Amino acid sequence: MEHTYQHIRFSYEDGVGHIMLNRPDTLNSFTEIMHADLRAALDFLEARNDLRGLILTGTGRGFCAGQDLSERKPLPPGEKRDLSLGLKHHYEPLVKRLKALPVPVVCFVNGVAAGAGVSLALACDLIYAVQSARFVQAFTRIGLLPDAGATYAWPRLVGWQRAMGASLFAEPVPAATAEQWGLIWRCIPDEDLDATMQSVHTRLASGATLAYAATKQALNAAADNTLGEQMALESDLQKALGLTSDYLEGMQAFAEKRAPRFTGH
Ligand code: T3D
Repeated sequence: MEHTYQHIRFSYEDGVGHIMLNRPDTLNSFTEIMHADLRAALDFLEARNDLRGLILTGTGRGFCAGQDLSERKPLPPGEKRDLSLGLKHHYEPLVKRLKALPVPVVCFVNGVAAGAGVSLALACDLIYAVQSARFVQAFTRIGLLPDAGATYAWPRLVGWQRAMGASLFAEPVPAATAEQWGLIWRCIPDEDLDATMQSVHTRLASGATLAYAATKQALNAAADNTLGEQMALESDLQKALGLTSDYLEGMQAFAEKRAPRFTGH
């Protein structure tokens, strides 16, 4: 069914999807409509058999300021809001679907990320952020704890103390610090955003898609596996990759001293 996107922009070219969160006036905070848009975009991407990557970013001066707080206006006296419902229906499936997508999901944090906006970035496989961006674990400022996978990702990426410090006091972490800490892959000059995104698009569109998928699967599994389990997984995945056309092409290109032409098969 056709879906008209209202709170994101979505495009698909060369097997690479581009999602831009698009509510710049509220720093691209999440609404019910944005969640529906994201679901539709992921439905489209998951159904493709030529998918090679996904790029996620935001419009305007922010990446994403988390839940739109205007959708959380005080209820009439006596009524209570169950915040677990939004997490279960919207945020958890979103994080899980991005993690499960069998291609790299690359996030470009184009400005401030706060609350579940940080969690969204951390659900991606690789994060670039512009120098002017910052990461704010804003939750405790409004009496909540970090959610949408934030308490899983932060300590694993930056260690317990940094995760605790950033999360307890919601002090902004500048992009350059985020790179030093290992929260993100690269902090890039603001003016390089478009060019870097284009070069990542090209790499995703022309790279060894199945090898990327296997790499993503193995690195994600490492969070929970023993060394033995992990090496068994590597062996299974390598066996499968050894049977692909892309492996043959990679070997041939190496022998012929030319760039490989990977088809993703
Ligand atoms: O509720 C549930 O379902 C549970 C799940 C929760 C997940 C969550 O994400 S909870 C956390 C929600 N997010 C926040 O608490 C962050 C709120 N925003 C901020 O703290 C700041 O805006 C920022 C640190 C992100 C950026 O600060 P700054 O000074 O650069 O910008 P600003 O002036 O505060 O914001 C610009 C505009 O965006 C402003 O509107 P205005 O005054 O120009 O009309 C501001 O109200 C609006 N805005 C920013 N964040 C949100 C927002 N509007 C709605 N919801 C927001 N989250």
